[in-house]
Order: sequence, then C-alpha cells, then structure tokens
Amino acid sequence: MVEQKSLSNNSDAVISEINVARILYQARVQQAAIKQLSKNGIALSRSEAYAVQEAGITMRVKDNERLVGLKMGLTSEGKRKQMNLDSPLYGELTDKMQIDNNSNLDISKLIHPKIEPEIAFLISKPLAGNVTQQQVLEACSGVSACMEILDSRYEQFKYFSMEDVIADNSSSSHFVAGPWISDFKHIDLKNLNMKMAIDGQIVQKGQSSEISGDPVNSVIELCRLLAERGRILEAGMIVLAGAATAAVELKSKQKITLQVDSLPIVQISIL
Ligand code: 0L1
Ligand code: MG
Repeated sequence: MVEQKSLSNNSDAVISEINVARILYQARVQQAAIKQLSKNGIALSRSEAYAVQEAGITMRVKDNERLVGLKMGLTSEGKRKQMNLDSPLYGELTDKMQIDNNSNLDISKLIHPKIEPEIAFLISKPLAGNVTQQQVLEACSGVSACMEILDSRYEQFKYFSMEDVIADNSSSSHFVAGPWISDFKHIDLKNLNMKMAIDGQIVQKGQSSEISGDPVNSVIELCRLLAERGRILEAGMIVLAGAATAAVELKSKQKITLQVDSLPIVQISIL
C-alpha cells in the first residue's frame, strides 16, 4: 500500500502522489493525453516522480496485474539527446504489458505508440545495490532480442522534465521478448548488430554497444537506481536493457521484426 503523501513542490498542498498517479492512470485507460505535469503546476522531485510511478503500479496490481519485470530507458546518449533528457531511468513491467512473440498487438487502445529495438535479460538470482558485470551474468538465466512498445500519456509524446517521464512509468506500454537463449556466455553482448524491419523494410539499424556501452551495464545501473529506492532486482524479473536506436511510430497493419546477431528473431503484428 502506498502511503498518501503531499508533494512538496506544489502550491496546492492537497495533491498527493496517489492523486497524480490516478491522473496518469485515467489518461491511460481513457486514451486521453494530458498536459505534462511540469507544465501543469505539478513540479515533482526525482524521488516523488518514482513514488508516483510506484503508486501507479500499485493501482495496476489492484487491477490484477502482476509485476514481471523492469525496463531501463534513455540508456543511449543519442536517445537522451533526442528526448533532451539527461540520464537513464527505469519503469516497471506487468504481465498485461507482455505480448507473446509472433502474436498481435491491438494499438487502437494506445495514444501514440512507438516501437524500439532492445535486448532483454531474464534474472534468476536477486541482485542488490552495486553489482559487477560478472554478478549480473551469473544471475542471468536468459537473453533475448526484444522490442519495447512505448506510449506516453502526455500530449504530443513530449516531456519537459525527467520527472514527467518517470511519473508516467517511463513511457512503458508493452513489450515482446523473443525466445530466451540460456547458452549466451560465448556471445559478446556489446557487439551485436540489431536490425528492426517494418513489413520487411529495415527502419532502424544499431549496435548493442549503443545500449549503455554494453546492455549488461543497464542491469548494473538498474540495480543502483533501485537501491536508491531501497529496492533490489528480484529473481524472476525480466529486464529490458534499453534501445539501440531511436523509436519508430507504429501504425496498424504493420509487421515488425527484430533481428539481433546470435539471438532468435522476435516479431509482432499490429492490428
Ligand atoms: O525506453 C525508453 O528509452 C523510453 C524512456 C522514456 C523516453 C521516451 O519516451 O522515449
Ligand atoms: Mg525502451
């Protein structure tokens, strides 16, 4: 249960993290984009923004959704520049956000969806605080090619602050992971070509080194950020390491495929 707290920076003293989470929740379920919080008199600190994110996830859990993972975002310099934001962030993933490989996604209930190519990890031992690459690799039981479908509950998919994005669960909407590879120790995870195609035409090409220099570093950064909230990365969680390229706008009737060296293909069809 999230404690109801007043948010410090607001002139309206009655606004709480739960109220802000509710505004974002309603924007999502009603598919009605809202004005950015920071442009609407709701100036959150970083910690308050994560508290709003957590309150939003608590609401989804009350709707019978289950936490299955976390996503890192803004893990490439290019993407941070594109969005004019300054550091990596994370969001939380529920079972309702997970789409099966080779299945369909109905985007009619989303506001302004985009898709981006990622690499995902399946974590099978808990990781806490400052961890090393070796500890991450030892805790990881699978790696997959993965695509994240982003959506924003803000008008024009635009932010004016990191806190706007974090409060909105870091633009999470859905994700699709390809088949998990358990025998990945011989794969140089920072040196993989990634090609995302729409209807057979390549729309984005990148290198896995674009993801935090090495996607494993995203998991290290996630553990560090979770520790700031007094949390750990639990066993059983899927971690999306972040995108290797900019995201691409999604339209109905498209088939999106991601091919990553050494990993099986992942694909979805948009209804
Ligand atoms: O996963 C991401 O890198 C997205 C984080 C938020 C920025 C965006 O919405 O593109
Ligand atoms: Mg992403």
